[in-house]
Amino acid sequence: MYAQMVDTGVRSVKGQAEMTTEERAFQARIDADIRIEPKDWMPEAYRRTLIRQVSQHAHSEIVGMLPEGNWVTRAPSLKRKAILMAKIQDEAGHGLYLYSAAETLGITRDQMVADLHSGKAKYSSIFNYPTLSWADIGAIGWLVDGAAIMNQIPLCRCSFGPYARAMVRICKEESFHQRQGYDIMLSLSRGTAEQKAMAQDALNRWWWPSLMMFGPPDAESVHSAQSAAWKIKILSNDELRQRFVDQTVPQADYLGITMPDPDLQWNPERNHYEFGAIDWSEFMEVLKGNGPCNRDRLATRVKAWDDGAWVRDAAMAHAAKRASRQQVA
Ligand code: FAQ
Repeated sequence: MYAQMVDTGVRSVKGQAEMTTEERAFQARIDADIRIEPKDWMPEAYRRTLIRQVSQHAHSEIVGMLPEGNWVTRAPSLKRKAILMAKIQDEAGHGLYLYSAAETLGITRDQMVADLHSGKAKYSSIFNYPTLSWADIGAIGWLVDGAAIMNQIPLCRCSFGPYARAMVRICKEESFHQRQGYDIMLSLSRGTAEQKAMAQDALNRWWWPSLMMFGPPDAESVHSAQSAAWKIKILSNDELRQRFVDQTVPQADYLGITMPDPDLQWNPERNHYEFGAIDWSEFMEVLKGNGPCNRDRLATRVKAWDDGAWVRDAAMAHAAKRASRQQVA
């Protein structure tokens, strides 16, 4: 897989002959599966790639709280509400571990937040879609967390130590999130005809955007070849997408709802489901800021940051007072 990605990548990878002595030694450590830690020497491009990916990942966790937050006050029971609140708080925790991992690469949290708020930094395309019914909370847990786990399990083995270690705990929590989403879908699909229709409608709207979460096709992925060579990416975008489809179709069958893809069919020769064409023009529009909720999501984040300024000021004043008391003692 690794060799295949290097061959097909849009951006070429530096060959051994073009590398400096330091770069060759670095690549040898990667090839020997030795983890890179923050104080180790690393090529500037490796550092930048990780800052880009880890900070985008952190932003996704934080912005990802918003579509679900929309349903906290309208969850159908106290139990569902408590579970949803716990899940959303977990996502905040994931964002914080990931911001901390990115900080070890020499970027400040303030800079990352500023890049998100100015629209310079990306976050996952999936969080620019609206949550129109309670079934959407089920679909997010089942499909979005399901896709996130598929992508993140290999990241537990990635070459950068702080990112790999953060992913271990995140993946454990994401599995609980996936189960809670599937449990909501199960209740709805075993419920009244109207509830089953809600579950079907949520699947219809979230299926294709979930497939887009894995990123562009390998042949068009700008960063894949170099990220594979550096073992930041262990499996390719298309390979992860295929695994997700293969895992999820039987789960939809068990729910008794139908994938919104007339071309979906099992191919016994490939031992995979074949699926229809993804509308990449929709993905590109969302990335450009033109998805159904892009502007709303960013405005909500900026407002939350501004409204929370007094909490940050109070915490800093408290910390400064404690430090000066400790100095006196
Ligand atoms: N959305 O060359 P590639 C979650 C961009 S966490 C937006 O293939 P790469 C938890 C990409 O950045 C979900 N942009 O890029 C949760 C690049 O643009 P750039 C987040 C995307 O980095 C659940 C350009 O396209 N997970 O859901 C997307 O090698 C429920 C070219 O693409 C992660 O971040 C996209 N979907 O591969 C929370 C996992 N795809 O930066 C709340 C870590 C691609 O040059 C509720 N990230 N782009 O301007 C990764 O594994 C990788 O970054 C990929 C993209 C696979 C996402």
